[in-house]
This record gives sequence, C-alpha cells and structure tokens, in this order.
Amino acid sequence: MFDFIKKKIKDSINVIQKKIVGEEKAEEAVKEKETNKPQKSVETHKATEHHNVAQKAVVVEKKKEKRHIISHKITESDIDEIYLGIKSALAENNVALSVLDDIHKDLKTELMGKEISVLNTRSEIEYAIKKSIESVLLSYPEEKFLSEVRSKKPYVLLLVGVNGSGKTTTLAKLANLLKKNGMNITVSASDTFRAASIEQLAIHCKNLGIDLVKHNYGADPAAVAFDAIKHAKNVNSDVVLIDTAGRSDINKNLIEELKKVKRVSKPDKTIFIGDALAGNDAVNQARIFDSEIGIDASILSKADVDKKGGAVLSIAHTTKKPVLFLGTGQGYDDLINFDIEKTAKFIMG
Ligand SMILES: Nc1nc2c(ncn2[C@@H]2O[C@H](COP(=O)(O)OP(=O)(O)OP(=O)(O)O)[C@@H](O)[C@H]2O)c(=O)[nH]1
Ligand SMILES: [Mg+2]
Repeated sequence: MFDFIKKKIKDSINVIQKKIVGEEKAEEAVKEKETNKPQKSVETHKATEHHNVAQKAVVVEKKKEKRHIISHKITESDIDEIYLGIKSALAENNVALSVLDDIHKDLKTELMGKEISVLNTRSEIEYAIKKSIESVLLSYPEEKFLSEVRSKKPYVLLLVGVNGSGKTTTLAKLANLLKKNGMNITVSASDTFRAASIEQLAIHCKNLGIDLVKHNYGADPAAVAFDAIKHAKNVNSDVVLIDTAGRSDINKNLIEELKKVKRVSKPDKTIFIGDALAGNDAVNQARIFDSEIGIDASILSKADVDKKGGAVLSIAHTTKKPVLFLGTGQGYDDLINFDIEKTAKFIMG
C-alpha cells in the first residue's frame, strides 16, 4: 500500500529541494566571487606551502559553516509548488478533495515564512507533510477497543457495508481476535438476503468454535439480531457480532433494513466495512452509511491488495470517525490495528 504515493511525494520534494538549494547556491556563488577577489591576491603574496594548506582548511571550514547558516524563507509559491506535486499523487490515489484541501492548509500553517536551513530542506518539508497526514487520520489503539468491548456485557457490534465489501470475513476476523482475548462470542446471521450467506457464516463459526444464531432466508434481519442478543444473555456471551446484508448500490430497502436492525439491537458500535480497493466509492459509501444509519468507526478490508491507500487516508477524515483495523488477507489473523504514526512514517519512507 501507498507505494505510488510514497514515490510521488519523494519526487516532488526532490524538485522543490533542488529549486531551493539551487537558488541558494547561485547566491552563494555570487557572494563568494565578490569576497574571494582581494583575498586571492593577498594569498599569492604570502606563499609558503604550509600556510596555503592551513588557509585551505579554514576556507573549507568556513564553507561548511556557511552551508549550515544559509537558509531559505519559504514563500507561498514554494508551498503551492510542494502542494501541486503531492496533490496529483494523492488525488490519483483516491485521496478525497477535502483531505487535499486540509493538507494544503496544514502545509501553509506549518511552513509559510519559515526560515529553513538549506541542509534541512528535505527533512523540514517531509516533517510538515507527515504531520499533516497524521492530522487527517484518526486511529484507535487495539487496547482501547478491547477494553471498550470488555466494559459491557454483551457488547454488541453491528457491521454494515455494501455487498462484497468484506463484512462477513471481517466479522470472522474480529471474532477470532476477541476470542483470543478470552471472550465468548455469539454471531447473528442477519444477512438473510444473499444466497449462501448463512452457510458462509456457519463455516466461519464452526472453524472458530463460536455460537451462531440464524433464521431462514428472507426472515427479518432485526428479528435474528434480537434473538442473538437474547441467546448471548442466556449463555453469558461477552460479545454479539451482527453480520448484515449489502446491496450492489445503497438503496432504500437496505437503509430501511439496517435502520431497523440498529433500532432493535441498539449496538454499542456500528462499524462500516469498506473495500480499500473501491477508493473514492468507499469514501462516498462511508459518508452515506454515516448520515443514514450512523457509524462509529470503519474497518477497511483488502488493504493487502490495495496499492494506492487513498481510501484509508480519506475515510477517517471524511467521516471524522476512526479507522479501527485494516484487513490484510483472507485468513482469520489478517487484521491489523491502524496506527497513524506508523502509517504516516511509512508513507514518508
Ligand atoms: N485479499 C483480501 N480479501 C478479502 C479481505 N476481506 C475480505 N476479502 C474477500 O472479499 C470477498 C468478499 O468478502 P465477504 O466477507 O464475503 O464480503 P461481504 O461484505 O460479506 O459480502 P456480501 O455478504 O455479499 O455482502 C471474499 O472473497 C473475501 O475472502 C481482505 O482483507 N483481503
Ligand atoms: Mg457477507
């Protein structure tokens, strides 16, 4: 993930660095030409070899010192140039426009008018971009998530998203994680819409050794969730995970169905499951699910096959809700906590 963004950011920093360093070098050359003229004639008069070596060493030292001192005041046009370079890289990789605007603003706040040493140009610009990327992301440490789940019994998690986004697979991964942390789990087969959805879920539950509450196809998904919560209370389950159906587009039926499931199950967390490969479509879906149903967090699946990474950057920013985990494969352990600092560091190489 992020490979392309990483390369483009590097390239655009190189361009601006060359520009800034180039300007300063040109100025330095002019200044040196002027100050060196009389000095040279004095030097030729005092011509012992020993003295020349010492003199050269002093000049080298002075030059080094000068390179440290020479600085460049970042102008608005520098920032626009830096931003234009990274903007195309981010936009091509599914980063939403609102995120780009914020990054532009952040760069202005961080860099405008700042005197930066020529030697530090690269690191200063990198730092500003990293800080901005960190500020547009919201993450949620795994420990915080686990302790929230432990705080109530049964803790109800509702998973929503369009069809094929990875809801059922992610549910199985979450069940695996929670089980590994000592919790008992009941699953609600509230996708009564898609053919074979109940069998798919039943296989996961059997593999993981957890309870599944199911009705027939076509049954009311909210009624299944209601029964699952009742079952969880009876058998003393710590968590109820509710799987739901998707549709190829977010139609009225789906929204009404999910609203009812939410009303009946009163989940402690409603999690939007987005397909990282869907890019900006996933960002728009997250926005709609949030406004229609209300979400508390997101999980992005298929991060292992997403080379771009823009959806990950945009979803948290657009919904103002944290990204809890990234799905990184089809196995039960392929779920990683989304860490802002690591991600921003990784993007900056
Ligand atoms: N590579 C990869 N594949 C994934 C990941 N998560 C899910 N998948 C695959 O994506 C496909 C769809 O996943 P499901 O979990 O069935 O998606 P869903 O949202 O439940 O789909 P519907 O029930 O049809 O709405 C399956 O083939 C999964 O194996 C992931 O993190 N990485
Ligand atoms: Mg499913």
